Amino acid sequence: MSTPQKPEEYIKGVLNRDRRMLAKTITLVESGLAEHRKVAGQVLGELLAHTGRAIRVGITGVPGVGKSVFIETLGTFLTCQGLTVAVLAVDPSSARSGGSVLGDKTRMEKLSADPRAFIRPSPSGKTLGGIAARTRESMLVCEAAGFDVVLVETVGVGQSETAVAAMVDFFLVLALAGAGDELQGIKKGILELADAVAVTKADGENIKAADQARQQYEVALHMLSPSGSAWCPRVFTCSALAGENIDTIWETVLAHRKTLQASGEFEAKRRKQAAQWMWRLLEEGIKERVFALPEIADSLSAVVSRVEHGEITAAAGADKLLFYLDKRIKV
Ligand SMILES: Nc1nc2c(ncn2[C@@H]2O[C@H](COP(=O)(O)OP(=O)(O)O)[C@@H](O)[C@H]2O)c(=O)[nH]1
Ligand SMILES: [Mg+2]
Repeated sequence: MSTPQKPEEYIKGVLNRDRRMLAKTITLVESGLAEHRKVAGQVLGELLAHTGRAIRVGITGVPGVGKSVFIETLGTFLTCQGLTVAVLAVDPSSARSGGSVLGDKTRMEKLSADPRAFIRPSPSGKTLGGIAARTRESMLVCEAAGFDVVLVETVGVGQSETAVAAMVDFFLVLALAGAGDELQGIKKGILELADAVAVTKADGENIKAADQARQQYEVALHMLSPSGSAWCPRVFTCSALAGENIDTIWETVLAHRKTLQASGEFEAKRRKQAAQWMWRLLEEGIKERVFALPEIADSLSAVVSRVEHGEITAAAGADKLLFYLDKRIKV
C-alpha cells in the first residue's frame, strides 16, 4: 500500500462489511508511515461510534498449549450458531516470521474457510506496545464491521498477556496438565489476570491428569486474594480436538458478561481500559521521543557503560541523561 485512499472509502467499506476493505483498513491501521497514520486516525475516529458491541475474548497460553486448535473449535462452534467471529493475534515473537496466526491457518483450516470468520495474523512491529496498540485498533475496526465476537490470541511470553487482558472483556488462560508441578510454566501474574483457566487436551489418556491439574488451579486461584469483583474465576478441563466442554466455556464467557453488566463493572472496565490505553500510548510516545533526542541518543551507551563499571551510580547516570531533557524543556 503506497498512497492511502480517502478516509471515507475505508469508513464506508468497513461499515458496509466489505471484507476486502476491512482487510485494507487493517493494513492501513497497522502501517507505521506518518501519511498512513494520519488517515488511520481519521478513519478510527469515525468508526469509534460504531464500536463496543462485540464480545471481546483474549486467549493466552504457552506455545504448543493448543490455542490455535482451541480457536478453530470455539470459532466454528460460534459461527455454527450464526455468530460472526474475528480472530486477531498479538505475538511479538512472530513479528519477523510474518505472524503466527497466518502460520497457524493450517490449524484453523475450517475457520479460515468460514465466511462468518475473519482471521488476521499478528502485525509486525518493533515493540510489543506497538504491536498490541495496532491489534487493539484492528479490533475496533472489526467491531465497526459488525463482528459479534473478537478472539485475540497471544503467546504466554513477555508482557503480551497484560496488553491483551487490557483490551478484552474476558481473559482465558489455557493450561496443560504436566508431570510434577502442575503450575510450572505458568506465571503467577497471568493467573491474576484470568477470568477462567482451561486445562486443555483433556482427552484420551490425559483425562485424569487434566482433572488433577484443574483441581490444583482451583486451589491456586482461590489463594489469589479476591479482587472485589462480582466474578470468581473458574477452572475447566476441555479438549479442543474432541470438542469437549467448549460450550461450557462459552456459556461462562456469557455468564461473566451478565454478572459484570449487572454489577456495573462491565462499563467501568471498558472505560478504564480506554483510559489505560491512552496512558500506554502516551508513555510509549514520550519514551520514543526522549530516546530520539540527539543528546540522549549520543551519550546513552557511554553513561550505561559507566554505571555498569561502577564509575557512577545508577541514579547519577539517570540524572545525567535527564539533564538533557530538562534543558530541552526549558528552552
Ligand atoms: N490431544 C489433544 N491435542 C491437542 C489439542 N489441542 C491442540 N492439540 C495439539 O497440540 C499441538 C499444538 O497445538 P496448537 O493449537 O498449534 O498450539 P498453540 O501453539 O498454542 O497455538 C498440536 O499438535 C495440536 O494437534 C487437544 O484438545 N487434544
Ligand atoms: Mg498457535
